[in-house]
This record gives sequence, C-alpha cells and structure tokens, in this order.
Amino acid sequence: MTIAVTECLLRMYDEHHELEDYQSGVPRWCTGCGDNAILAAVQRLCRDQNLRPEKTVFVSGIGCSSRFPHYMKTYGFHGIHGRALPVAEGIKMARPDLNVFVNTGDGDCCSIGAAHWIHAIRYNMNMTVMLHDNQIYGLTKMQASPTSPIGTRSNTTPRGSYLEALNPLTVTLGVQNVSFVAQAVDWIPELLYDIISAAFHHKGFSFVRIIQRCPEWLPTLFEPWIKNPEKTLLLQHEHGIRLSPTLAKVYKNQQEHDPANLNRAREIASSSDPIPVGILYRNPKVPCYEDERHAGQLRSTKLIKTGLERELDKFTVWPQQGEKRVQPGA
Ligand SMILES: Cc1ncc(C[n+]2csc(CCOP(=O)(O)OP(=O)(O)O)c2C)c(N)n1
Ligand code: SF4
Ligand SMILES: [Mg+2]
Repeated sequence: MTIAVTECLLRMYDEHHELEDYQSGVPRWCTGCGDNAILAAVQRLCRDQNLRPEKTVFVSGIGCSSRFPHYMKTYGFHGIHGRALPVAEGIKMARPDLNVFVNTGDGDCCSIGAAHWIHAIRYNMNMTVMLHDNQIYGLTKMQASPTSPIGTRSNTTPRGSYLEALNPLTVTLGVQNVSFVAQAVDWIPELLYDIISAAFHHKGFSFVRIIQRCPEWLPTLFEPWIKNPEKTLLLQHEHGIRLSPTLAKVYKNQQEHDPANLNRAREIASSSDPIPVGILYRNPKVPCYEDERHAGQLRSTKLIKTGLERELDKFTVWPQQGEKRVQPGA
C-alpha cells in the first residue's frame, strides 16, 4: 500500500512541469525583439497545459525567429529556409500523437516557403503555426520581405519598396480547407498568450500571424499603434477571445465577431489600420489530413514490421535457382 502511494506521488511529480522544464539556453535575439515575447507566451502555455516535453516538437525554417526551437527544452528541428511546414507535416504523419508547433518568419513562410504554406493550409494537419511577421528579413540584415509595407527602405529597396504588402491573413483565408486564422501583436502579452492558446486547442492547422517588432532594422514601424490603443481593433466573441476588464478599459476599439463567419473574417483581415487582434476564423469541422489517411495506423507494429521487411528484402541476395540456401548462423 505504502509503495503504491509512493509510486503514485513519484509519477505525479514526474508528470508535473514547471516553466524551467521548457526553457533552454539564453536567447540571442536583440533586446526588445518581439520574438522574446512570443517565446515567453509559448513557454507559459506549455507549462499551463503541462505538455510532456518528450511529446512536443518545435519546427522552424531559417531566420532570427527560426532560432525558436533552440530555446525550448523539447524536441526541435531547426530546418532549412522555407521548409518548416513540410518537415512538420512529415512529423505529424509519422507521429500524430505529438504536439507540433511551427515558428516561421515572413521571409521563411511568405517568400521562399510560400508554396508549402498554401498546401499546408489545404492539408489542415493538426499543428500550431506562428508566423513571426516583423515585415523584414532580420537575420540577413534588412532586406524587404513580401509583407514589408510599400515604401520600405531596405538594403534591397534603397529607394523604398514598390509593391503593396502581401497580407498573410487574407491569403490564408482564401485557401480551401482553412480552419483557424488569428492575429496577435507582440506588445499585448495577455492577448498573445490567449490567442496562441486558442490556436493550440483548435484541432487543425492553426495559423497565427504575430505582428512582431524588430527594433534593430525597423525601430519605429509600429510606434503609432503602440502609442495609440484606438488603432488596434480587438475582436471578441463567446467562441473567440474574451477580454479582461483591464484590457477592455485600455483598448476601447472593440468588435463582436463570430469566428464562424468567413466572409466577415476576410473583410476584417484586409484592414492594416486599425490592426485587428483576435480570432478571425475557426471551423472545427474541417477534416485533418492525418486522420483522413489514418496516419496513426502507420505506427502499428504489424505495419512497421511489414514495411521494414519489404525495405530489407530489396537488399537481400537470393540464391540462384538450384543453389542450396544457406541459413544464417548455419
Ligand atoms: C535557400 C536559402 N536562401 C536564402 C537564405 C538566406 N536567408 C537566411 S534567413 C533569410 C530571411 C529571413 O527572414 P524572415 O523569414 O523574415 O526571418 P527573420 O529573420 O525576420 O525572423 C534569408 C533570405 C538561406 N539561408 N537559404
Ligand atoms: S534583428 Fe530584428 S528580428 Fe532579429 S533578433 Fe534583432 S530585433 Fe529580432
Ligand atoms: Mg522577418
């Protein structure tokens, strides 16, 4: 009896996680970089959800933001530029039981990785995708990205960029099978946490665009929005985010928005001023590709054994006809 109680207590201790169980290393991001706020929110979420580190994986591409997996004491895959999503899909297909998170930059996702992004939306695999959108290539020292506002002066556009910025929200909302789209800003940590948490709880491809400050290359870009709360439109709904009284007092520009309404979501998403913050769209009925393809069954012992034997058979040298077959170990 005493042993059973001790075992039970030990198991509870083992399965309980503190913040430091998810923290790894000292981030190399610049002081004031919005990536720090995203990391803090995600580590808190993992702790609050008591996610098992060995059942959790963070996947990224290349960029400042893509250093994210290094700072999580979980599994991680710091991949190649633009390819975070196919790597994450492969992981989910092989191990649908894992909590899969993706951290990608605006260059990583919307430029070199754009084709993967579009298809990942359609596949709707269960993962939480955070687009760290600082509207610039940070790591490579300030080149214009697809989300840079028109007129952005950068090393590739010294006279100012010529094209209208691509809107990652309207793009995502335009793809078949879209199932979750939200927007957060790094400077309202309470909402950042709530939105990433809602994304995590949604079963499907949860896409969160996080407007992220890069004080190194675009130090004043979001100042007007930070200084004037009227320029942020907070979306709230019983099926979306509920605002705390403190936040509601500061951010008075609010709107009831039912995340089931796709057309309205598209209208709201097209605004960059005010910046809409909250859950734009959620449809829990869209099937996940890994379920449609019964990905979990690929893990059955029988199937793994059959697959392994089939692969090994490719390299087996069978005896010529009439030759005696030598048994291994004979
Ligand atoms: C195939 C390939 N092309 C180009 C690069 C150079 N490169 C590294 S990161 C990067 C852009 C990163 O920008 P973003 O994804 O916005 O991330 P941030 O640094 O802003 O977080 C580029 C072009 C590379 N590493 N690999
Ligand atoms: S360069 Fe910009 S994005 Fe990169 S770490 Fe510094 S502030 Fe963050
Ligand atoms: Mg960027």
